[in-house]
Amino acid sequence: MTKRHILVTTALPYANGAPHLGHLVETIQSDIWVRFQRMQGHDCHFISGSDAHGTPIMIQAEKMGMTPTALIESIQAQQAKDFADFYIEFDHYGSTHSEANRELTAAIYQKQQAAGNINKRVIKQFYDPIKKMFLPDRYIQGECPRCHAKDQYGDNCEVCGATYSPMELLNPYSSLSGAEPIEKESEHYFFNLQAFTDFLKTWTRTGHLQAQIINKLDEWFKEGLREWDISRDAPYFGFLIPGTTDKYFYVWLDAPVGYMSIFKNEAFWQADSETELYHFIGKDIVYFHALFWPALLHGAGFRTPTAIFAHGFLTIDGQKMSKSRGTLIKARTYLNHLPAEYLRYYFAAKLNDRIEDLDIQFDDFVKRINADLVGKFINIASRAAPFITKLFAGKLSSQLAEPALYAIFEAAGDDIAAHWEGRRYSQAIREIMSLADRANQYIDEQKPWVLAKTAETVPSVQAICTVSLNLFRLLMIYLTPVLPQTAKAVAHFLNSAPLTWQDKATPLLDHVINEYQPLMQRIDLKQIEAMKMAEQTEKPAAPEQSSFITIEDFAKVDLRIAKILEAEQVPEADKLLRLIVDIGEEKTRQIFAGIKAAYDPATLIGRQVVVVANLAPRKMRFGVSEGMVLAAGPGGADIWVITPDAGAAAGMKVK
Ligand code: 2FM
Ligand code: ZN
Repeated sequence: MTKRHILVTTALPYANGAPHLGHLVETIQSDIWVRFQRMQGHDCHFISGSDAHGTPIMIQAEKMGMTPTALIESIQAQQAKDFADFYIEFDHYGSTHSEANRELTAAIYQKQQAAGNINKRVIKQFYDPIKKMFLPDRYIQGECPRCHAKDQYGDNCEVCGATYSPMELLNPYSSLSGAEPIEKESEHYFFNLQAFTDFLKTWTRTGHLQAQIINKLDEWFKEGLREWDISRDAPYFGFLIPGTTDKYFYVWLDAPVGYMSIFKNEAFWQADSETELYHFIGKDIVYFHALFWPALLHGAGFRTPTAIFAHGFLTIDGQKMSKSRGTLIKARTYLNHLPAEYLRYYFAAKLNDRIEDLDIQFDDFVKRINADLVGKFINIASRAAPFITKLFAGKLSSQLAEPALYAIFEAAGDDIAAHWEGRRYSQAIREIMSLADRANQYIDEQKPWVLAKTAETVPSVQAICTVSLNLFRLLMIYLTPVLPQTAKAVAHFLNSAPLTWQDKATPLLDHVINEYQPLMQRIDLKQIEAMKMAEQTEKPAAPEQSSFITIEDFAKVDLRIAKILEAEQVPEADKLLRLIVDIGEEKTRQIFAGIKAAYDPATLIGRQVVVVANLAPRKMRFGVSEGMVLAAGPGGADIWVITPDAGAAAGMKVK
């Protein structure tokens, strides 16, 4: 076998949130593949890191009152820890916000520039005059141009499903400040992707992509590739474009370059490199990885990926994960309630090499873990081991009593290896579990518990349990990429070195094993309930929603100057005065105001105040209150009504 030199990456998660189960579909899938390659004796590097730049991270840091650098560092540490606790074995978990990445991004850009692939042009975009920044589409809200639903986002209406450009929204406003965005011009930098059309047509059709992706790309080629806007205006958290003072690289330019800067190994990135490069990604970022990224690499004289492995999205009990619906489960919350390997196993049992969404059904999850892992797999060891310990001082026989059965299990290893290699994980698991059934059936037939009762048949118990434990050992080898922690515990139990794939050829005989300790526990639906509950009751670390009200919200408030005509005590109320105010147009209102401790009613008569004229009337014990008088202060006696300057007259609207 020739030793392969492989680099595997997962997509770099944005540094503005803790990992959730959706991220784990990808990291677990890639970790299984990496561990399998390493077990084959290949040299397999595995890296990831935080994608640190962009407007959402800048805004998030601002909301949390921290610098973007402090935010991305703390999230990077959390991501690294959470993944490590799921036994994801990265060689390095880096960040795109590094000097090395800045230099490499600039170098790639400059090569493209020298080749004439960068153009500049002025474009018009929405600009928030209060925040003084250009607004990415996601920060623009407004009324749907089709159904007039309010508060819809920049590109599609959640009510009627219409899609549009943010410029088409009616009464648009910035979700950051509430301001009405203005259109403003600015010079942008574009990468001329069209120049790579021929290269990409060939590259995408020569074995680097899954069939479904190739079909999607054909559609894009038919529409014609378009230039890619790679610059963003200040303020922006990212890298300055060389030669400018206020233009930054769009986060998606320096993000994939992060793969290179995090894995600093030049031999891997040279155009003629014989090493292999694989990117595991979600289906939503295929465009970046199958078009922009190979074009950037190729144009800058680097190698291109060997393959891109795209997967679908995670759904939970059939629903898209959503924070607001309470179906989003963070990696850490899961770990607080359930073993990491159970999720690894469940995902493996459902993953394949196609781009399909993966659903966790928690009922099914519980059943599957209990039936497969505990009931079938671990059961083989827990049935056989105690006899070896009690009756034979831990010693296995020196001969294998069922060489034919062992040979079947051993031969299956090649098939299973091909499934791991081809990312047909669910098929690998299916084969392994059917072998586990077979091993249990063997024990059922041989009935060692009966044979152990009679002196003459006791020796055959050693033979049967030696066969059983050797079958178990093969299954453990095949499951090691999925269950690395259990594999360690099993190596200890078998009193052997860490299991390698080659070990399947040599059964463990004439060997003393350690006493069996329970390797896995059954789980209960209650643990799932507790996990879901913990996620729902947890307070969000930072408000996701803007705490601003929009200009539209504010415009709903009808504020007027009012003149106090009457003021008197309300004996039954501790805090209230009853006021009659003139709000103009010869209208008067009765308002109960909580200013009793601060004012002698007599001093209020004739004064002007500001009232909310369109507050819904509220029935109180002493009458109906038809508005609210604005007052400010900590409360009690320290509260002051807001009084307009001379010249204001009752009925004037507050502008
Ligand atoms: O979609 C995302 O979550 C991006 N942060 C992935 C970046 S992958 C690579 F390009 F860095
Ligand atoms: Zn609509």
